[in-house]
Amino acid sequence: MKRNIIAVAMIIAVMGMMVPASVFAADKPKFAIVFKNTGNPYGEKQLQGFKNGIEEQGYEAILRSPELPTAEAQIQIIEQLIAQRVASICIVGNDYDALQPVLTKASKAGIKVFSLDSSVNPASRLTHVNQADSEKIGQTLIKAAYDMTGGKGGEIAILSATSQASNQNIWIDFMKKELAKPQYASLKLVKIAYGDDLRDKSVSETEALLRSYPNLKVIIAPTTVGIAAAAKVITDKNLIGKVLITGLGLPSEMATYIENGACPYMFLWNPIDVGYLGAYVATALVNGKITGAVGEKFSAGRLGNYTITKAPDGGTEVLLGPPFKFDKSNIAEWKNVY
Ligand code: RAM
Repeated sequence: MKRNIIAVAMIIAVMGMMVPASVFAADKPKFAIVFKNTGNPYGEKQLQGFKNGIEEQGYEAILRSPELPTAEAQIQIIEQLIAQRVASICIVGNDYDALQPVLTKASKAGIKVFSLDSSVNPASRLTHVNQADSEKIGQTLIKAAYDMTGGKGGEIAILSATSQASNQNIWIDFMKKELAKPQYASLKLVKIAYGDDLRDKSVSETEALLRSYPNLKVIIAPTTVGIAAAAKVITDKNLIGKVLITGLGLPSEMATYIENGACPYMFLWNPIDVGYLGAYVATALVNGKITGAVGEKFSAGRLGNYTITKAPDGGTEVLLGPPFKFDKSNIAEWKNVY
């Protein structure tokens, strides 16, 4: 009897050793990221950075984007990720508040939830990966617009993404605060238009701005989709020099328009690094190294060490670093990088 038990135990042990690795792959934690919508090269680079950061740590990344940049579409994806029992969800929010019920459901299921690029409210997230200081972005863009008027002032407009995108709205709020300062009294913000991070809508919104405001001097587009569309319209309509474009743009998409003068200069951070930093926040949360509280420290692979700080909205955040300025002097060297 005893011998039989030992024999069975040995067979089970040998079978265990023979079980293919793929059977265990189901247990490998999956780290998900949900971007705003498909068809945005900036988003693709952010997803790529996340994937690189997750895979170099030996885990599996799930990259998702809805077709349209709406909260409803993201809610559907998050429901699927909850059912898939992912370890964490990194959300690039299409809405600050509307995702709260589904993200709370995810947290209750044991999933570590945090936002990146475009935040969700503090009650919906453990922390937020912020690409750059939001107030400085607002201040820098208003100064750029003012300087592009040659210090004379005049009419300016903002071409944003969707009206619900929290990153856009935070930057726009800081731009409005900056505009209220006496040194910018001569600048008049005539309109905030929404191109929804869709190329065609951004083009038609730019055309509408030009029709409605013939004295427009500068368009600030704090979205990579919007700025490229606006610069193309200015170029196609031979308006270079009459209306100038600035904002946040991808060097690869904007090189032509920086070189032709439609956009004298613009700003951005490295979107690959934003996603990569997100990957390390995800694993640090899942592995219990951080909880998302102020003062916690973690290391983010090739980017080095980070500390969680207080965010302006009362939640916490991890700040990637200062943005870069791109102009004629350096665009050639960056256009092939991102
Ligand atoms: C667009 C998106 C993104 C934003 C960049 C600057 O691609 O709206 O969220 O961070 O622009």
